Amino acid sequence: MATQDSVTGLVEPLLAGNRRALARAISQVEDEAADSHALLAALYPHTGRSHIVGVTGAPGTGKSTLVNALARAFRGEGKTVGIIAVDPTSPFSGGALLGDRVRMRDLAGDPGVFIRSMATRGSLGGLARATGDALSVLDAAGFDRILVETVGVGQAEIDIAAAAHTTVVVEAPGLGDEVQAIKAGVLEIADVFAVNKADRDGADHTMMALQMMQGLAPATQGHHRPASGHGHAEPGAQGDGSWLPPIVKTVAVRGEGVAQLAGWIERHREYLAATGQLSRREEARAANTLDHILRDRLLAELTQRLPDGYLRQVAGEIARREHDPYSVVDRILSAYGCP
Ligand SMILES: Nc1nc2c(ncn2[C@@H]2O[C@H](COP(=O)(O)OP(=O)(O)OP(=O)(O)O)[C@@H](O)[C@H]2O)c(=O)[nH]1
Ligand SMILES: [Mg+2]
Repeated sequence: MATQDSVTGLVEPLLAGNRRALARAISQVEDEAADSHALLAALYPHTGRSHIVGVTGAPGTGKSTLVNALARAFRGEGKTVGIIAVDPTSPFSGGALLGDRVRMRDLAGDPGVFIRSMATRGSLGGLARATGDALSVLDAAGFDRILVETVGVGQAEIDIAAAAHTTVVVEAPGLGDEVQAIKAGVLEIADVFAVNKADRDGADHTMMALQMMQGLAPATQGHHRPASGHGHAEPGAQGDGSWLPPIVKTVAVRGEGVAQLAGWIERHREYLAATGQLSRREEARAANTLDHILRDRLLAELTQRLPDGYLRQVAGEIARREHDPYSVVDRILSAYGCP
């Protein structure tokens, strides 16, 4: 069968470290090409070994520069590194974006590094799906660490952060209102904070703003928040089994603080493994993926069975208040859905 051949034709070289096969496999899953599900099925048994690090933060905080520097730090320890730059604002994909290409030129010739950009083609949900599948491909290809750069902290970024084992939130001074910059939602997803551009005025202010927010924020699942005024808890693994996210100052352009940041990522990884949270995160990830695939598939199957224009017609009826949406869904399911 042609399908089988094109899948096995990619799987073996990919597992053997062939970069062209890797690039093609990522394109296939990104495009959801005809063979992509068979490809992912063949690769899946080889996944589950990479440590996935999400790097997120506001535009221009220095995420790409930091990812570049982190990759060099990991390479210095002999680890291989995959990099995915997710850009929800760009319609371009495949290969690195121009700016990143310039910054990452020093990594480009290194066979232990693979860089790829992903962009939206249609929905943000589709981007999260494509990114998750690209992660599986890089994981199967055997990269020790995978760094995923995402901009901002919208729902898509939170979805992508949910796919990471360790999430680094990058802040930088001079973004105006600190509280505005340190958006709600960030405290919940951050495992490590990087205050980048520490060579600029205001870095200490950003550090303090973060420390204060850590002290003031209510305790959240898995994260330890010392009550304000209770002195300084040491960051990292706590006696009660929780994790207090460390705050690391970095100057990504000069590589300063990057070794410390890489060290905290490794410590977080060890913490996840030692506390059993790694397998819990893996299960949560699997449940999330399953949920998405099931939804997409069920909706697609059902839509296929409906007569042409049916959904638009009933939407009109709902809009004219002839029916309510719940009754319409009941009717659709009993007529076209499961018995
Ligand atoms: N002064 C200073 N500039 C930095 C530092 N890190 C990065 N920059 C500069 O900040 C600018 C933005 O850096 P990027 O790495 O592109 O930031 P980014 O967060 O990836 O940007 P987007 O992907 O566009 O959101 C570049 O001009 C960098 O050279 C730093 O530590 N100090
Ligand atoms: Mg960037």
